[in-house]
Amino acid sequence: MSDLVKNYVGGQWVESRSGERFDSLNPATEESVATAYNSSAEDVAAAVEAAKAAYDKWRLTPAPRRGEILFTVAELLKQRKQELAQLMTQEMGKIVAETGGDVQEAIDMAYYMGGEGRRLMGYTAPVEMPNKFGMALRDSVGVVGLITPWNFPLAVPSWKMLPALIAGNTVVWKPGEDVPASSVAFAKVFEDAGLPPGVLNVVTGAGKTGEALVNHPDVRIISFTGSTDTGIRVYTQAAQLGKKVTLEMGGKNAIIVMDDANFDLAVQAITWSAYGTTGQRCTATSRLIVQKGIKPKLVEALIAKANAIRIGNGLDATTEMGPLVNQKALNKVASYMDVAKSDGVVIAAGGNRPDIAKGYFFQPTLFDGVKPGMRVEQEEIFGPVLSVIEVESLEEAIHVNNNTRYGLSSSIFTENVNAAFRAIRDITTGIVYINHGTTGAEIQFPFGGTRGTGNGMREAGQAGLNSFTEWKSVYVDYSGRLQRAQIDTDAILSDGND
Ligand code: UN1
Repeated sequence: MSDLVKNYVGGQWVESRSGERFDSLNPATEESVATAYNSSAEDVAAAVEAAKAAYDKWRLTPAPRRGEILFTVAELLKQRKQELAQLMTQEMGKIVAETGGDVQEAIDMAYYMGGEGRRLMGYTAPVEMPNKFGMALRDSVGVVGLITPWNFPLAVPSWKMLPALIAGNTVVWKPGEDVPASSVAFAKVFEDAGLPPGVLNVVTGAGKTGEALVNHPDVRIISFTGSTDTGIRVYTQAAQLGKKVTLEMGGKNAIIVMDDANFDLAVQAITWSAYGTTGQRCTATSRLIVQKGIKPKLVEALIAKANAIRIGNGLDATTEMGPLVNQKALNKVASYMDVAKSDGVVIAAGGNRPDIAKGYFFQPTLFDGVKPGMRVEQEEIFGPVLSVIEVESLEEAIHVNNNTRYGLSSSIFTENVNAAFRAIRDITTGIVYINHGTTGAEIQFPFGGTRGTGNGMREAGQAGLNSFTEWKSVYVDYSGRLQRAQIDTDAILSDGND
């Protein structure tokens, strides 16, 4: 019998009113790791009530004190890093070195946002009238709804939860349905750190649970990371209720390699960014845009690298690449082999399931001879699949790079400083790397993308606070008389001022 994961509502670990349950399977063994509730709209409503009840006290708690709780969260995460990493690997498959990195991102974000407890900067600016003062303050909003994916069970929720909490909001969180046990283990850290009851609430579940959160009238903000189709549905429904929405959706990220690149560095970076996390990062490299001269040698080296990757259970320290998250993901990735073949693409490495009896494993795969516009070049496969596209020039490379529905991350390998700066100027994705793969974004900088990747909002860094705060503009007139700005400014200014 696997453990039953309960919901966390109003500081209590509670059963779902729906009673419906589902199993969270280990993708490497297909065994059950935990059983969780498929929570109903009623469960969501109870969590929203708890968040509303906790809001006034939390918003009036001085922000430096809120920050101290986040620092304690960081300390506890450090202590529990190994156990959390192991649990995540069991639930979603990526190797322990990567799940450890996932916890580390949450630790980094907890320290960063904890520090915001003593900043949360607003600003003042000069005003048009004498004896008057103006300032802009960041204000909390109320109850925020978070919907997060399974691929970064701690990191991605931390990007949402921690800025939301430090800004004085209370939270209802619907975690990815493949990772309920990891998610409640994360929530337990907040409970143990002394976060007051009702400030953070967790309801596990699938689509209908998320939908209830999006449609609840008292949830003023929805922050979503996940697939493009679901994200657009969330956006549409939330728009009808006039909610603020932050979306982070797909990617079709490319590394550009110029003839003058540092060859060995490029090979290592491409291998890691394409096949790390089994290609299941929204920032993963799924396209290699390579200049003609270096291409044959580079493709040869990448085939050798792909074929040498050790596939297996992520808990085994010698494993380099774990399984895909579930059967559905495996079916999707496998289906793209036929799409590639029917477009005349050459499967130069991988293309099959490895010879492992259980688990949702797929080989690191390299598609050669891909042309811009082909389905495998445009659609997010979300697996260990890299498409190679040959180009003649930097201009062509940048054009191909920019020409997808997504706009998350891009990279260029070149030793030419002019080419690097032109790429920085002309690449239109939200994140750009020079001589580094497309993954590895740090939490102190804005994270997010252009075009179909998002809706113009960003997570992390200072920009991440914008999702969870309202600006309040404050004018203080200490002249003791009516000063009508925008009407009689000239009269008042010529009237002397004391
Ligand atoms: C994601 O895949 O949703 O830059 C996030 C990176 C990580 C975060 C990825 N820091 O790849």
